Amino acid sequence: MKEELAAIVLEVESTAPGIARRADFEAFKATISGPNGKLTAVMKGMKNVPKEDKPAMGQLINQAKQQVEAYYAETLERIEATELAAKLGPAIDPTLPSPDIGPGSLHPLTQTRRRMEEAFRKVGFTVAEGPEVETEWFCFDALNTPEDHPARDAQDTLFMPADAAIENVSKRGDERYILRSHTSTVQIRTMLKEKPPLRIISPGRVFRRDTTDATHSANFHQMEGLYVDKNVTIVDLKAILDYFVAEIFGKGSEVRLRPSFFPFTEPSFELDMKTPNLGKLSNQWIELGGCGMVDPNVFKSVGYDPQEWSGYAFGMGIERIAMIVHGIDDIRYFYQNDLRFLQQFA
Ligand code: FA5
Repeated sequence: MKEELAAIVLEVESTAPGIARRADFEAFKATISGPNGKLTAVMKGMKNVPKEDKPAMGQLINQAKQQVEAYYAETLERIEATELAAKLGPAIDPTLPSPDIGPGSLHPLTQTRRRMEEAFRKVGFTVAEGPEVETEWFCFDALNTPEDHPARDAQDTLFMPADAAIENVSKRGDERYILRSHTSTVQIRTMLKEKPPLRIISPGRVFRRDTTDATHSANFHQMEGLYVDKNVTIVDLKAILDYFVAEIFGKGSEVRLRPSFFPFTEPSFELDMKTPNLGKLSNQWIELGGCGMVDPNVFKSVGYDPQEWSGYAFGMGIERIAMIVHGIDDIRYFYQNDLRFLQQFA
C-alpha cells in the first residue's frame, strides 16, 4: 500500500502541470480521487489492514491525500488564471477611455466661481492669488485683528505645528503658520506687492473649525474683493454689490446690507439675500458675505497713506452663492462626489 500511495502521488505530481483545460483536469482528478479512482481504492483497502497497522497506514493515506490536493489546487488556480486572461482579451491598455463613464464636467463650485469672476472682470477687477497656508500676521495682525480676538483662538482657526517649515510662504516675524480662515489675507499680500489704485478679486479655499451643517463646512471657498482708490465711498461699495447680485441672480433679487463688525473694515456690513425656493432653506435671509470700507489701520500696515487712499473690501462665500443659484439646500452635497448630484451640472 505504501508503494501504491507513493506511485499515485508521483503520477499526480508529473501529470498535473501538463493539464491545460478544466475538462481534462476533472477527468484526470476522477481517475485518482473519483469513486473508482486509484486513491479511493487504496482508502477502501484500509478495511483489510490489520488493526495494529491501521494508525500508521491512516497517517500515510492522509499525507498522500494532502499532497494530491495541493497539486489539484495549484493546477486549478493556473487553469482559472488562463481562462480569465482569455476572457479579458489582450493586456489592458490603461490609456484607453473607460467605456462606462461619459465625459467629465466642471464641478458646480468651479462653475459658480467662474461666473463670479466673469461678473467682476467685466467691471475691471483682476484675479489675485495667495497661499492656503498662511501666517498669523497676514491673517490677523495686518488686518487689524487684535491678539485677543476670538478668531485667533485655536477653537476657530487651524494652527500648523509649531515646528512646521513652509518654505514658500513668507513670514514677518516668528509668528505661527495657520490654514487661512478667510481670503482677506490676499488683500494684504496684494497691497504689499502693488501700488494703488487697485481693483482685485481673489477666489480660494479657506479653513475653519466650524461644525458642519446645511450651510456650514469646515473647508469652504470665498471670493475676496478689494478696491483702493481716491475718494471711494459706501456708495461705490453698494453699487458693486448691487451690480454683482443682478449679474448672478437677476434683477429684482431681494438683498440687504446689515450693519456688522470686522476689525479690518469700518463701517462693516453683512450682505444677506432672501432665498427663493430652496427646499428646507426657502424664504430665509442667508448671509452671502461680509464687506465694508477698508480700515485706515489696514492701509497703515501695508504702507499706504490712509489720508490719501480709501477703499472697500468684501468677502463672499462661494458655496452659499452656488446654493442659491442652483437651488441646493445642503452644502454637504458639494463635497460628496456623488455622480447623481454632479451630473446635474454637466
Ligand atoms: C469673513 O470671512 C470676512 N473676511 C469677509 C470680509 C472681507 C468682510 C472683506 C469685510 C471685508 P465671514 O466670516 O462672515 O467674513 O465669512 C464670509 C462669508 O463666508 C459668509 O458670509 C458666508 O457666506 C461664508 N461662510 C462663512 N463661514 C462659512 C462656513 N463655515 N461654510 C460655508 N460658508 C461660510
